Amino acid sequence: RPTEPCFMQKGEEKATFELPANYYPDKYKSASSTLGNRFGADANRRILVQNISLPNLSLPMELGYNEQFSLFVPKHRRMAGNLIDIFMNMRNVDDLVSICSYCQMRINPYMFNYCLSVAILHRDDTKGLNIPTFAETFPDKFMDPRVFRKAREVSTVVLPGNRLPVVIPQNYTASDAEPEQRVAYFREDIGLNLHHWHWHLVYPFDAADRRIVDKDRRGELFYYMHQQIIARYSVERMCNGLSRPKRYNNFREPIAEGYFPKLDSQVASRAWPPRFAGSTIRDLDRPVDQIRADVSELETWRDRFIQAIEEMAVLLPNGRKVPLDEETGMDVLGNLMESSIISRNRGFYGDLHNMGHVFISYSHDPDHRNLEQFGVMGDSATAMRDPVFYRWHAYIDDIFQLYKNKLTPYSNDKFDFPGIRVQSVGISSGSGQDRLSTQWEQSTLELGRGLDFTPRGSVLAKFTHLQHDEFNYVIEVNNTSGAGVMGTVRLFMAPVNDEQGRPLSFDEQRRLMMEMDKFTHAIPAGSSTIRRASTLSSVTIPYERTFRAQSSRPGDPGSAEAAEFDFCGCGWPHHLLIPKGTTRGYPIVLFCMISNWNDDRVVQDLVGQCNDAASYCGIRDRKYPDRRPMGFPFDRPSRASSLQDFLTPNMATKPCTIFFSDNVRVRSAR
Ligand code: CUO
Repeated sequence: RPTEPCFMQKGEEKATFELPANYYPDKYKSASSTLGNRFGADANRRILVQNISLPNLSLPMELGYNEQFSLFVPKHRRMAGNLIDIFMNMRNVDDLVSICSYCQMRINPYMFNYCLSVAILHRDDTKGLNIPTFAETFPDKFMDPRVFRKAREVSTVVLPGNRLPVVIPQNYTASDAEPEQRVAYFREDIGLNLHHWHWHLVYPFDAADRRIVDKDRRGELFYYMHQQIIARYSVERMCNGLSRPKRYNNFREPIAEGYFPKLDSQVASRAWPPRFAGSTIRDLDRPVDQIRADVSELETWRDRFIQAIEEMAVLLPNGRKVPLDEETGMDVLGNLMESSIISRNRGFYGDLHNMGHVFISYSHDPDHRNLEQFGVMGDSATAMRDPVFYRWHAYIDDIFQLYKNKLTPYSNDKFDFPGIRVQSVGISSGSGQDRLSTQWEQSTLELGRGLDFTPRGSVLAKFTHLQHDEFNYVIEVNNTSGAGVMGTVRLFMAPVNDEQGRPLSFDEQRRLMMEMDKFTHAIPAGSSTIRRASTLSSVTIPYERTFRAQSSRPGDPGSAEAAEFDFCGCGWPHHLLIPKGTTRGYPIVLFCMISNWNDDRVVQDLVGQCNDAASYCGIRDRKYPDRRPMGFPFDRPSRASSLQDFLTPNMATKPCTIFFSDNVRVRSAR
């Protein structure tokens, strides 16, 4: 950051980096001898940065230091791809430290942070090395800027240790007159936006090194993770008396929803631009971003997707067609759609998903006449705040569903697990049998690291988010096969009624199925009971991982120290595992299937980190740990007319209810 070019702090340990004189940009050169003393007077370690021969950084330096950075903007993407390669190609960690020291004061901080994070995740010699959570580094992307003013006041007047937390208001982007505000708690959830940012960090779509992009089933995971976002957001809306998101499928029509983010960029010293209700996307001509694109291009790419799905074949650059088969078709489509460098034909199928983000994010200033930057849809750390995000992704999902609709429905032999009968599934919780409880919770976040002013030290912020009481799934199984077997337990939840209170058709319900958990389990012969804690979900990561939690006991697994060095931040935030429900009780159905592990398993060694939120994030450096299509068994239409009709003996359901209580509880320090 501009005022602290050579400072690092880890717990109580502080270090200064001593830079070669030529590493300082001209504006700092005269102060270079005193900067280390100024910021590192209390440092107990000095790190000598080597003077290496510097690679050509002219491309990434084209982005101004104080500008916004968007992965969706093709020019930014090229610059970031180049910088990632530079970081990846450094011979060793010392050289990486050197180049980073040089870049830190010259390269746009958002791009620098992104590219370094990607490199740390993917270099062999930095695996396991971690960086602070993004919400601490750039808190301005996640919260009301008034918080920073208050934090500044607090930190100037009060000594660290005596500072009271700053309170982040819960509802600050619109009034109750805006119906969309009812789900702002979900859209603007800090953990949710962190998850999305992390997901796109783990699955970059541009880099010269193909291995960074070409991960196992990454196109299919792009489809599935975003499909689950839409399912979960839809249910959240239904709990709040809103209809499911209306897909944004007519690019010539005004977008009914407006969004006023009320975020300030601390780096750019600018407010994020709003989008007024009724805005229409228009042809883009922004030389500053090297973007010239017509809305009709989106339509052309869309038509080509639809044609490919109709023909179940994709056109390659050499004019040949490859079939979209059952096993890899979704992966191919996902990579074409996002689109990534592993798109089979970027020239023809274009860049539909990313450019949708770009068109929407520039709808307020398509030709840059007002010198405005992109709106929140242009940044993966902020996009989920905007109601239009879900309309856009509902549309993207619809295209994917066209492909799924072409697949032959599963026959029961694809589900069967001979000898295994799920007698029952249910929920046991403190609220009673098959009852789930939600409420608000106030938690604390460290802001000190992302604030650019002195005196420094810890500044805490309190924020309010949805939370639920933890519970257990209880599954009764009968195994008559005569021997112990391995099964994959698949747990989903879905609403029962539509927005009008009428029963959902099975096809609608299927598309609203939210994955809750998936795990491998040894099933002994005879009757047995599986009890599984909700905290173990394969979808979520614990609160401590999403945020850098405050702990009064340093060294605890959930403590600040542990979390700081844990970079496995991809995972649905656990506090949003279940939808909000209603005060009167929202009916949902719990579904359990135990499938035959022999048909599901992927043989690989799973030792290592980041393997506990695999459902939406995969496993770092490993294959997706389930051979079935993502979303199985609900990933495609069925001939069944109802969920009951769909069940085979190794499946069971249970009606459950989610009760919301409009109280705020305070999260206790762990
Ligand atoms: Cu995650 Cu559109 O892909 O944002």
